[in-house]
Amino acid sequence: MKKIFRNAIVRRPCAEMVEGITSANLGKPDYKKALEQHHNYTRVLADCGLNVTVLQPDNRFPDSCFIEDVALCTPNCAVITNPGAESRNGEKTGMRPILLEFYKNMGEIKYPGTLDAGDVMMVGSHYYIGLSERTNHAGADQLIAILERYELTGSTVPLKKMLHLKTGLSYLEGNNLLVTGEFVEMKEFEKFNRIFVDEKDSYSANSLWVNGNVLVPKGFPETLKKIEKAGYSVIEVDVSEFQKLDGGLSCLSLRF
Ligand code: CIR
Repeated sequence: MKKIFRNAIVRRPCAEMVEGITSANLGKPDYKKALEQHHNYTRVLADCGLNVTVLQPDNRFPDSCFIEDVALCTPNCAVITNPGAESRNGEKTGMRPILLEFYKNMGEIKYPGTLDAGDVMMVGSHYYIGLSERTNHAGADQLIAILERYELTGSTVPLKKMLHLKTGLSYLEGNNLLVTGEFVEMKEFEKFNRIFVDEKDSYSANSLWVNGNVLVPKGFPETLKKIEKAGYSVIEVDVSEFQKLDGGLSCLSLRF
């Protein structure tokens, strides 16, 4: 399978993560366990062939380990987002010099636009952008304009319930798409080979394709089997402490 990603950036969780935003009723994360899980996640990305840049914890922002939301890294440009949750907005500061190590072409989402990159799903050179409580029309329009400047395209998908677009959808390359919840009925995604994830397992709809492997959160054997059946080698990764903060596998890294 084609190697698309060469690099990843992760940010170690800070002890303040226990105060992160959540809608899950799973209790507070255990920080020590979260650190171990994060180490393991980082190792798995490295095992998949990625050069992983590990950023230090940023204790000003409890949710800062969910680094996916603060930038979109495409093959042609990087975009610093404007995260829609007030307590997370400052996470974007400091990203520019880090991304400039890898990119010449940079864009930025600005107010009144807000956008979390957890709402952005790459399918080849096209980017689906969820309109959510975090990502508004202005943010999506700005992103589409930036993408078009660098020969990429974007389109919007309205969200009703999910936190982010990739909370319920994951593109696994090869036209295969993991789908759950409100996205099951959407005409827009009918052209894909859809792999349906049961509502009770919806957390595992956020699985992560990395250069032919698919990382699946631990504890969802049915989803795991479906992905295996589609021809992927799967790697189970325990991210239970991040699930307690509504964070999934994709949220914990930028991959490019
Ligand atoms: C938040 O609510 O922003 C964090 N607790 C979880 C962010 C998850 N990120 C993602 O889905 N891309």
